[in-house]
Amino acid sequence: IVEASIPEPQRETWRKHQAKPFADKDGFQRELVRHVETTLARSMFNCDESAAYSACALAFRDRLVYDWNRTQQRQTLADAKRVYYLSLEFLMGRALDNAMLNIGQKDIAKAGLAELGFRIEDVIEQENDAALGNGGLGRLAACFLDSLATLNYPAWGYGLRYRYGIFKQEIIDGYQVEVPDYWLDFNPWEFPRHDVTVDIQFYGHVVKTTDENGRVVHRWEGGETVKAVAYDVPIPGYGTSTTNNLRLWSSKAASGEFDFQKFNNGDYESSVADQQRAETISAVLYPNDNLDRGKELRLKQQYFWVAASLYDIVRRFKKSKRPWKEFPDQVAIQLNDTHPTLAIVELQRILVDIEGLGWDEAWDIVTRTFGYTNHTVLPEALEKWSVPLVQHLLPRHLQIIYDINLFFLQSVERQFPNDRDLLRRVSIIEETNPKMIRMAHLAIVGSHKVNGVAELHSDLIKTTIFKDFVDIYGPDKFTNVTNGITPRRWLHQANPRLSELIASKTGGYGFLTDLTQLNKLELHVNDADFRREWAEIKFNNKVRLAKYIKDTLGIAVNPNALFDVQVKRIHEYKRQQMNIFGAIHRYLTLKEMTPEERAKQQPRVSIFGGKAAPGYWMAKQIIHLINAVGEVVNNDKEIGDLLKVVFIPDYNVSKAEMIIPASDISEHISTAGTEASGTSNMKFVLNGGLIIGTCDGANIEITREIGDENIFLFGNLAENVEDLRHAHTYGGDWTLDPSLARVFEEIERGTFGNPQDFAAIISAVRDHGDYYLVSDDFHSYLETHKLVDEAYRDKEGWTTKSILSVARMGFFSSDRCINEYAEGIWNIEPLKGEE
Ligand code: IMP
Ligand code: B1N
Repeated sequence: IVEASIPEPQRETWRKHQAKPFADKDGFQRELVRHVETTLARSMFNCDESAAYSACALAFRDRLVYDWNRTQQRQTLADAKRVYYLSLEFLMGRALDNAMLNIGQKDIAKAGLAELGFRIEDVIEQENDAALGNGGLGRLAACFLDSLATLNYPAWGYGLRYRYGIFKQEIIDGYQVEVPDYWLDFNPWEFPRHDVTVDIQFYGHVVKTTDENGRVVHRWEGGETVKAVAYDVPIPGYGTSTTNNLRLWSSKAASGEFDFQKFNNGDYESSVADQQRAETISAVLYPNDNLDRGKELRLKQQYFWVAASLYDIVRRFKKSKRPWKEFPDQVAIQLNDTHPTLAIVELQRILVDIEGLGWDEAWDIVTRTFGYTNHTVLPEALEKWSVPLVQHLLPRHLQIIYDINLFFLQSVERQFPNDRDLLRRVSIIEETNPKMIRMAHLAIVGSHKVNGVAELHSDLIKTTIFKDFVDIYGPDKFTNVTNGITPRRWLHQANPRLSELIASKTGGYGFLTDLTQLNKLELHVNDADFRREWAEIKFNNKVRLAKYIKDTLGIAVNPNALFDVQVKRIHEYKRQQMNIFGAIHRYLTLKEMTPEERAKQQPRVSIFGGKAAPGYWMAKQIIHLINAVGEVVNNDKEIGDLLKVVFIPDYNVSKAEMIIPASDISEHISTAGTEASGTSNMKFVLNGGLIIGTCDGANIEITREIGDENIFLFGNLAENVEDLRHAHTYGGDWTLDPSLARVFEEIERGTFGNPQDFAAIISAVRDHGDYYLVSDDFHSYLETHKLVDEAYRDKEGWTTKSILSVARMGFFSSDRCINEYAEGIWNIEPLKGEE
């Protein structure tokens, strides 16, 4: 393919020296040593684990680049339709292990490193996580990239190259302390493209004139310019040479140099300040999950990223010299939540103001191009931007938004005459003071498909927040694509022994690309050797986690105890507070027992992990309470192994890969109707852990797939939440659950330290309407935990549940999910190279 573009006389020389990827251990070692000695300028005498990681990563990077170049050439030549996945977050985690496994050369690396004196596990551990995301939404984007490449879809991710990813969490005296995550010191997985830059404009004003044909034109003038520089990250598919591209934009001052005017005037400091102000745009990931703060810098990030990406996409389209109306046949753009919604406005601006298309023709192209995924119904997470802010930062875009809204409302008015209230409800502009732009409404109006991320969630958005839009557009515009996870990272990489055991029973590793093949495990559920190995793998994973807890926190936990895990962002709707109240209840119950009774109880380790947004005060209080309870319980000699409460600091993707395979039961206990999907629930079950959960998000579909005898469901249903909330506030007869009252009493007696510290957590439930229904669900939560204890005592029964659950998890592969998007929303086809 390369050759066509090279003049005949030079081809032979190029071909003779073409890069060839290494193919065996010897080749790998040669590359590794070469990188140690040349790229890193070190010798074999001072090659430590960190240098071994660097050289190993560089060797594999070269390997990736080879496939990556060929994939990009192939896609360009075929001129196939591509999908562009726009996400402000890509929570990639580590790349080396993933690259080795996807290429299929981890064994070579393992043997090669061993002969050079290194354990591959230690080398892998050297890598910093690429933590450009908060939680589920960002990790979903990362799983999607893995599936897109594995399934050979022509796809690009577009995001921001934050200098600081999600903060690192330290726990000091039981409190969360945030530490900046400066992760770019050494990052071999990105390629700066200093030749791929886009100038991005902010502020200024709009000039309205007419062109030579008397047509009205708008010119956006003045303001300031910032430069976007592309950094490319190769995304290898599993078992295929397809290696796609993730393009992350970094901001720089537009001139690249100092402002010489200022410099010459002796204003050196201020010219440096200008430079730094430009770089601020991509400096830091906003650490909020499911929360919209409306900060100006965040809006700048969004426009900067969206404008650079669209410029790039349009430039690529123009190379094909096709007419504009074919744009949607070549380009699908998926909006990962409303964060990139300005892309709709920006494309309309490019088509109308710059390319000179008529409004209607342009708008038709725009709406056929975009799809919008909603990830939340929480009102505090629905994005709104104030009109004065957008007016100031993006004056032309505000005009276009008003025009989009005008044409939209006019058509609604024609469809539903004289329904002023409907117009008010669906308007893109909320008539508050100041006026606000409802980004979800803009995203719906500008897209051809809108999807939720699990069945319940997709139903909820159709009947609540987007109900009016279903009336306007009909039900077909709204669809469901239940989330999924990549089995490569979340089974094969995180749990290699389980993956190997499954392969030995299902006829090889085919399940990694066709997860439904897991159902072959059902045939072996009664095979005694298999069952023993299955249980042994779980136990070993628990031993590894126990060792980690001992080494890092000094807490000794017994791997024979039931490991009960809740790791996810700390949020009131996810109800970590209910979990810790439950642990306190368990502690009090144990304390009241005689030693004989106590000896009959099932030992437990309650494991927590997760970050609180730095400004989310209540979430931070919850972290403090968990740690305070641990401090007391873990040092109570009378309790010993019967209960331990552990908070693992700095939960991230790499820690998830260690914690998830070690779980017996995990908690997915959000108030019904609040967790759009959840994805860690899928990861836990895929690794042979059971779930205690509410009827919420993907828990419902997991239950349908694995059978309700294999999951511990409890609590009120989504359909009753509204009435219960109403009763809390207006009904006279609401009473606090008595067990919960007992827990509150103990906290208030000072058993876990100064009760003042925890007063807010208690009063949210007892005095302020218990919005998240902790009291309503508490009784059924405790009862269900009793069932868990009982079930766990039956070791054989538990193992059966575990095996059957894994066997039935095929549906939750992100491959299935991506195929649904490809067929139902993007209309794209795979493009495979000769392997
Ligand atoms: P869920 O919210 O429990 O469904 O988890 C979402 C996924 O995000 C997890 O399975 C992890 O892969 C990833 N993740 C990484 N760091 C965090 C974090 O700090 N909070 C929540 N999720 C995280
Ligand atoms: O997206 C995940 C779902 O599995 C989770 O249930 C859902 O909570 C999560 C604003 C969000 N929804 N909304 C966000 C993140 C950052 C931000 O600034 C909102 N995250 C979710 C994947 O579908």
